[in-house]
Amino acid sequence: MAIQRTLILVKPDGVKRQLTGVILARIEAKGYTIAELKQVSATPQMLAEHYAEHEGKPFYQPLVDFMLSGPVVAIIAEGQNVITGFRSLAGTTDPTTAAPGTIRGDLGRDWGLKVQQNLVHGSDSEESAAREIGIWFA
Ligand code: DAT
Ligand code: MG
Repeated sequence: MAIQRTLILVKPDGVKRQLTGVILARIEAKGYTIAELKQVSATPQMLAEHYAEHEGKPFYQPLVDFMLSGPVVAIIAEGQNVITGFRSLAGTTDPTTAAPGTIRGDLGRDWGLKVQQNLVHGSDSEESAAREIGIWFA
């Protein structure tokens, strides 16, 4: 497959816990290139677009509120198969059961925290990546 770009977010829990550097190091160690990087405070409008697919689900509003609770670090990473590759590096959604060796599995906390506090977001398809890059790097 061709070289891809994906949108990665270090979520507010990752920024607050000062894990941005560790997460960036894992992305780079895997061989992906950091093409763009910035810290940003999301707006409700950006999050409504970003999480449109989840609107109406029970976790939607807590997720949006959490994403508004502090700055995030938005990253465009580039590399061979980076969309699937970063999601593999991130681990499954729930840090409690995410595999050891993954960002969520190694660094995610599960003591009394909610699933949305899972440190990172990564685009799940080429279509999502293009759409999400447009939101965060307009
Ligand atoms: P992912 O971030 O692994 O792509 P997703 O797109 O299904 O997961 O959901 C977006 C975020 O919403 C996810 O990172 C955490 C939160 N979330 C998903 N399912 C949830 C659930 N059942 N309860 C609480 N939060 C949930
Ligand atoms: Mg998702």
